[in-house]
Amino acid sequence: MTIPTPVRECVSKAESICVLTGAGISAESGVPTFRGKEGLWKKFRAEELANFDSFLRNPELVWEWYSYRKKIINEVQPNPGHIALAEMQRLIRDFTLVTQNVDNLHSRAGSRDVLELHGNITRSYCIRCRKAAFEESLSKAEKIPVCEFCGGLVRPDVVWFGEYLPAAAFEEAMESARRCDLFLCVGTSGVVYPAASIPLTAKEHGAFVLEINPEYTDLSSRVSDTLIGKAGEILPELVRIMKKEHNHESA
Ligand code: BJW
Ligand code: ZN
Repeated sequence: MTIPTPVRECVSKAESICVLTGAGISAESGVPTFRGKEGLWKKFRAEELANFDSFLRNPELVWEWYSYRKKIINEVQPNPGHIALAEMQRLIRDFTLVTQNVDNLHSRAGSRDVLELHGNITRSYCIRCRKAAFEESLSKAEKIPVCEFCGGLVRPDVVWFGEYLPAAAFEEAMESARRCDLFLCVGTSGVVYPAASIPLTAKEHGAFVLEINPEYTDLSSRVSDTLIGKAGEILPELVRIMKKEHNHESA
């Protein structure tokens, strides 16, 4: 992929970078996205399953969805997009990685201090006593895991619709968005708030906001530029540009 010259210049000069990722970055690893045809699981939309009322009404169904996704996530590997972001962090002193994903693939690719806005599917907790539930007790469960301490229902440690995002992670993400000179918005449809407001904040504060997605999104008309293509192809190219600049500087 040829990167347009203004983008190339911005990428090579960037000193402070903030990245927001969504389900699209894990698509090339084989993890289904939420929206679009392939985002449907048994004809349910994420909006119908990812909320507390649905969980109370039908915990079996919601757990079936999470067990299916956990199985996929355990079987896949980070892809060149995840790996490029871990490499970018090693090149740029002020670098923040914010993800909406719960799949842990950024950490597995070697990224550090990942700000997880929507939780992490590898953790679970009891809705009654709030104690963490361990993987071992989950795998022993018939269909719905229950708390080994109090017998309450166990739920995945993720953020559902109508629930607050972890305040410290969200605030740190917003601070980084206000401070950065380059913001990368990778593989997200930009329809879920407040995560989708982070690139908009970066733009308001003067950053060059670059979207990377095979399709135009709800955010496209509001960012500085969109590179139409796959994260696993474009991000390694951006890292090559940054490395060139670093070698040039240290020569
Ligand atoms: C590729 C690719 C490749 C493919 N390379 N790209 C303000 C305005 C309007 C609404 C609201 C608002 N504030 C709050 C709301 C309500 C709600 C909301 O946003 N609703 C909208 C849907 C209308 N938000 C909330 O409820 C949030 N909480 C909140 O605001 O708290 C305050 C509050 C409290 C009490 C009452 C009211 C408010 C919480 C949102 C939680 C979202 N949770 C989920 C599930 C997490 C757990 C789980 O994983 O199961 O998070 S929903 C789901 O959507 C998941 C995702 O993180 C999130 C975003 O999806 P994402 O990542 O963008 O994926 P997709 O599938 O949509 O897009 C994939 C993209 O990849 C596509 O564009 C592809 O083209 C692209 N792609 N291949 C690059 N190779
Ligand atoms: Zn409990």
